[in-house]
Parts: sequence; C-alpha cells; structure tokens
Amino acid sequence: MTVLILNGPNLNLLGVREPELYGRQDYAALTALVEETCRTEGIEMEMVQSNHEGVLVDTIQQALGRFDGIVINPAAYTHTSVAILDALKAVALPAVEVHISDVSQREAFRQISYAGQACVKTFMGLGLEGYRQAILYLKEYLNEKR
Ligand code: CA2
Repeated sequence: MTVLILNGPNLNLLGVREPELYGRQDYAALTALVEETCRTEGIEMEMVQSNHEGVLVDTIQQALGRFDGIVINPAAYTHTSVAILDALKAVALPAVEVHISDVSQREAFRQISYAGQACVKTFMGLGLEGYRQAILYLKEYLNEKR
C-alpha cells in the first residue's frame, strides 16, 4: 500500500507562529510522525508540501497509478479551490482530509471545504495526531475495499 500525504500553503511554517492554533511542533516533526506511522503500519508513502495551487493539482493528477490513496491538508486552499476538488474527483483515489485546527470553530470563511467534498473522511482539531488518525483510517478503508 502506497499513500500520498499532501500539504498546502504555509504548513512549512508549522511551529514558527500561531502555536495556539497549530501547536509548537514544526514541519520536520510532522514529517517524522508521518514517516513513523507509515513505517509501523507497513505503508509506503511520499509527503509533498507546496504553496502553489497548480503544484498541488499536478501532484494529485500524477498520483493516479502511483498511489492507492491520499491524505490531504489543503490548508487555505481548502476553502477556495475548486481546482483541487476537481483533481481529487478526477483521479478518484480514496482521500482523507486533515486539519490541524478545528476549522468548525473558526471564521465563517473557513466553514466551506471544497476538497472535503471529494474525501471519504475528515479529521480536524486533533493537532498533528490527526495525520496519524487519517493514515490509519485510510489503511482500513483501503483494506476493506480490497
Ligand atoms: O487547521 C489546518 O490544518 C488548516 O488547514 C491550516 C491552514 C488554514 O488556512 C486552514 O483553514 C486550516 C493554515 C496553514 C498555515 O499554517 C501555519 C502554521 C504556522 C504558522 C503560520 C501558518
């Protein structure tokens, strides 16, 4: 089983600012958590972060045939990007949405998730642990489908 972990804009700044929202752990810590989770679960993975919507769309398109599923935190593009939604729908790979913060308790403009409409499940408000939960959920989902 091979999964793509995709992170959107500014998530590379984790741990630098807004610890009340996103915690004190940095992107390297997130990478370590994801790598450790996948190693423990016997999953191969690639993690990509981009600040560019088109790169995220390209990466989703290129996932077809290479990955069994996607864990995605589109960050701010969650709330704006029909292009990312369309790409997820086009490849039709099982995708799980993650948000570090609890977006349901935040500003009105964060209450819509486009990408989430192409995802089988969303984890939010669990901090970096949400990525671990998303990977475990995706593994179960893919195993049930097989
Ligand atoms: O809670 C999440 O994971 C979000 O996807 C994070 C996005 C935000 O736009 C979404 O509404 C919810 C923001 C990511 C920016 O991350 C930063 C981390 C540290 C310092 C500054 C930004």
